[in-house]
Order: sequence, then structure tokens, then C-alpha cells
Amino acid sequence: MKKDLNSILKQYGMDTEGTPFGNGHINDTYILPGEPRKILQRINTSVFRDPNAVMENVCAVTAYLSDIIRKEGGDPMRETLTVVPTLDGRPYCMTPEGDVYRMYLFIENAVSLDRADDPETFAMSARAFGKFQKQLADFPAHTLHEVIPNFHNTADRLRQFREALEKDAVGRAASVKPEIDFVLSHADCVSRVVDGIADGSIPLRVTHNDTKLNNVMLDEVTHEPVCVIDLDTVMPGSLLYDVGDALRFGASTGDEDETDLSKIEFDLTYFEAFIKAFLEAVGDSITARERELLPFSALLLTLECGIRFLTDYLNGDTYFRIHREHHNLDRCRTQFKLVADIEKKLEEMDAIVAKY
Ligand code: ADP
Ligand code: GN1
Ligand code: MG
Repeated sequence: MKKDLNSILKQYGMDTEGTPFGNGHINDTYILPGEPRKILQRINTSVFRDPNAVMENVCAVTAYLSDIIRKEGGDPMRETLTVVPTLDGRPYCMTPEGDVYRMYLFIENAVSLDRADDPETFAMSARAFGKFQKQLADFPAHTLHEVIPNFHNTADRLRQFREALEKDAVGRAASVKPEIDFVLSHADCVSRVVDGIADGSIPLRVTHNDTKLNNVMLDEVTHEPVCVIDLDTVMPGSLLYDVGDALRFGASTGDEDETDLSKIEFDLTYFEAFIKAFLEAVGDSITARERELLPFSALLLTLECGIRFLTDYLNGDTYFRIHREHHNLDRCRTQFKLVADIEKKLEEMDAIVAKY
């Protein structure tokens, strides 16, 4: 791996060593020393089949955001990702084996959190993602590649799950009967948002689509939002995807892979803090139907993510990076525990949304 990095770094005119960094499930991330420091990432090409399309999206979006940030008097080098080009001016490079790497400036004096210690900190991520969506409201959506088709099409995720179950490639299906039943008993709600997009009752917007708390950098002292990162999945989508996915991760009382399920609940204080801050950040652009579906979005995206973890478990852990044998199953179980808890709290969540 080190030898590999050396040949990559040569293409950037750099001679240094990378240290593995961060807790992402998809790409291999390294931090590089220097002034300024850099982030080097191997793009996971089994997830992102067309890395050139990914980088075209990332370059277009970051250039657009830079412009807006500059006009607003901000610092584009800190408030959005900056792609560092190779010596010959390309936004990414390749190894002879076909691995694809790209480099970003490291966002200094900022933290990426796996857990918000208080609702106020979680609300900062809502401000960041809300502002991000607002800044991209007029971005020409048709110019973006759909880098992972049907990424948040929950109905299609259910189809992929059924396929994995049918194949049972590694013989795990018999051991996860309760989880399989949980999915099948929730099959009726998976189409609600995709159907709404198809019939025009839910607007298609340019969305981030991977709004985990650790995909936003917060000021290390004040926790004010600094920069939204992990832009690989920026694509046309629904505002509900960004809200639901952020809530699934950030409003849980436990880690995504917690094995003690008694620690996992959906925290309404965090929900309220997020909703209030997100609605303030997006302003009037949200439609009545989107507002109405905010509580449901948390349920849907949590269910979807649980289905994805379970599908990957059935497939033999080929998609998400795992650190222990049943990691994807543990992750799936926290998601389903959250779904069950959200179901009980939907009315209270409606009442909270009505307050803002
Ligand atoms: P993945 O798709 O694997 O989640 P990310 O782009 O989210 O990859 O990067 C993984 C982690 O690396 C992030 O959660 C964050 O902690 C860190 N990171 C990524 N880019 C930067 C950056 N430009 N500055 C500082 N930290 C970064
Ligand atoms: C992945 O890349 P990362 O770790 O930020 C995944 C998300 C999931 C998330 C679950 C491209 O996010 O969709 O919600 O794991 N990203 C991709 O933690 O599949
Ligand atoms: Mg990430």
C-alpha cells in the first residue's frame, strides 16, 4: 500500500507518507503532512463504477460553491472542498493497477464528529446541510451524473435485498430470520418518496445524499458549521433524503454499530434541534408536502440503511467496510431498533414539526 501511495504522490510532485484517517465506510482516506496538510483518497471503484463522473460532479459542485462563498464574503478554501490537481492538472490520478486517487486540501481547525454530545452541536450539522442545499438550489441539476443510480430509491433497495435473500450467497439467511421478517413487514412504505418524486408532488433538488454527521466539518472550538464534505453522492434527490439520513445517524442515542440495543433510541430532543435549524437554513423553499413528510423521512432513510446493511451481510460484506465479522448485521440491528422507536414517536414528531 505504501509503495502504491508513493507512485501516486509522485504524480502530485510530493514525497511524503500518508496515514490512514477518518471513519468513512467507503473510500480509503489518508492524511498527508505538509503546509497545508492534504487528504488523499482512494475512490472505491466497486461502489463508484465511474470515478471520472464522480470527479466531474465534485469539480463542478465545488467550483459553483466556491463562487457563491466568495460572493458571500466567505473563504472558499475552508468552506468547501478544494480539489488539489496532479502535476499535469488532472483532478485525479490512477495507478497501473487501476486504483483511482484524488486529493483535497485538509480542512484545519475543524472536527468531523461521529457523535454529537448535545442537540446544539447536532443542530450545527442541520445548518450546514440546509445551507448547502440552499446554495445549490440554482445549480443546473441536469449536468450532474447519477453516479449511483437509484441511490435512495428505497423500493429498489428492497428489490436488491430480495435478490440477495434469494441468492443467499454465503448462507447467512437462516440466521437472520427476525431481521428479514422486519424488512418484509415494512415493504408497504418503501415507495412513498420515489412515488412522490415521480408524480411531481415532491420536488427533485440537488441534494447531498450522505448527510451523516461525520460528513460535515465543524469548528473545533465553537462547533459552528465550516464545510460539508464527502461530495461523491451529490446528485438530484429529495430534501427528505438529506433530512432523513442525517436524523437516522445523528438523532440516535447510540453508535451506528452499537451491539447493546438497549442503548439505541431515537432522541426527540435531537430531532427537534435538527428540524428547527434545518428549516431556518432552507427558508421558504420547502414545500408543504416535504414538511409533512419530515418525520416519515427519518423512518424511511433509517429503514433503507438497515436494509442496505442487511443486504450487504447476506451478500458476504462486499460494499461497506467492516471491522469485525458480523459488523453489518450489528449495524442493521441498530437501524431496525431505531425504525421501531420512530414508529412509536411519529405523532410527537408531527407536533414538533408543526411548531416551526
Ligand atoms: P467516505 O466516503 O469513506 O466516508 P469521506 O470523504 O467522508 O469518505 O472521508 C472520510 C473522513 O475523512 C471524513 O469523515 C473526515 O473525517 C475526513 N475528511 C475527509 N475529507 C476531509 C478534508 N478535506 N479535511 C479534513 N478531514 C477530511
Ligand atoms: C456510507 O461514505 P460514508 O461512510 O460517509 C454510505 C452511505 C450510508 C453510510 C452508513 C456512498 O457513507 O450511503 O448511509 O455509509 N455511502 C455510500 O453509515 O454508499
Ligand atoms: Mg463520509
